[in-house]
Amino acid sequence: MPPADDELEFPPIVMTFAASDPTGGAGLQADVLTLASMGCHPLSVLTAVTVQDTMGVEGVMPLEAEWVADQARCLLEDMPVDAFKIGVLGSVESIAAIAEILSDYPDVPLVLDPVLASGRGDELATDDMTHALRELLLPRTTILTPNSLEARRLADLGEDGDEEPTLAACAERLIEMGAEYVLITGTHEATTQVVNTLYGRDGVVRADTWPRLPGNYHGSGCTLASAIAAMLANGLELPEAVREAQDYTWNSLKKAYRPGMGQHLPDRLFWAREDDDAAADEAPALTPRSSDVRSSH
Ligand code: PXL
Repeated sequence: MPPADDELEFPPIVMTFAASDPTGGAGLQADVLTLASMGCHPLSVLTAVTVQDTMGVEGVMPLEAEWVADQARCLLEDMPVDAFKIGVLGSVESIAAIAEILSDYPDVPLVLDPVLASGRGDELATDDMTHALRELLLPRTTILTPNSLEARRLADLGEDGDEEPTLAACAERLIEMGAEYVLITGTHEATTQVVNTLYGRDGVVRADTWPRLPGNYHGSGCTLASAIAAMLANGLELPEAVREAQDYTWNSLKKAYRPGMGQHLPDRLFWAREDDDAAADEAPALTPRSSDVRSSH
C-alpha cells in the first residue's frame, strides 16, 4: 500500500543536546519550545538534570555519557535530522561521545551554544569541559554562538598589557580553531544598544543592532541558538537564518514575563498570544496571566 499523504510530509527535524531546566526558561525546555514555535520537530537528548528556579541553579547532575549517546543513536537510526543544536554538555565523556556521533553526520549543520555559566554566574562547565569543547566540537561547528564573556574565555588569548583582546580577535581565533561562523552577542557589553556580530572566515558577515531591553532574562542564549538551528533546518542561508533568529529572540524577550521572584523568562509563543483581530477571527488568542497576580510573593 502506498504511504498516506500525512506520512510523506513532516516538519524539519532538529536534534538538541541539552540539560533540563525545570523552570522552562533555558536548557532543553527552551530549545523544545523555540524549535516547535519555529515550525520544527524537536528531538531531545538530555545531557544533565539541574535543580533550579528563576533565581539560580542549585544543582547539576550530568547523565552518564553512554546514556547520552544511546538516546541520540536510537533517534538517529529512526529519523532524518536537518540540524543539531548543543547547549550544556554535562561531562568530558559526553562531549567525546557526542563528537563521535556527529562525525557520522558531517553534512548536518551544528549550532554550538557554548554554555559555560548561567546568566546569573552559576558555573555549568569545568575547565576540562571547555578544553574538550575546543578540541572536539569546534572543528565540527557550523556556527558558534557565545556571548562576549564566553568568546573571551574560549578564545583564551590572554591580555595584552591591560588591554582585553577585541571581540574581533576572539572571533578570528575561534574560527582558526575550526568554527565556520561565530556569532558574538553583545548583551554583556557596556553599550547602550546591543550589537550582535556574525564573523566568518573573511571577517564580519553582518552586525545587527538591537534596542537594549530592560529586563534580566533567563534563556535568551538557548532561544537564539535554537532559533538559528530551526532556520537552518528550514533551509535558510546562514546569514539570513541568523537575522531571522535574532528577530524572533528579541521579540520573545520583549514579551518576556516574570512568573517567579528572579529572572524574566522569554515568551517563545509571543506570536500566538498577539491579540490581533484577524487571528481572533480564526482562533482565540492565548491570554497572558497578569504578572500582578503573583506580585505579593
Ligand atoms: O542559559 C544557559 C543555560 C542552558 N542550559 C541550562 C541552564 C542554563 C542557564 O541557567 O540552566 C540547563
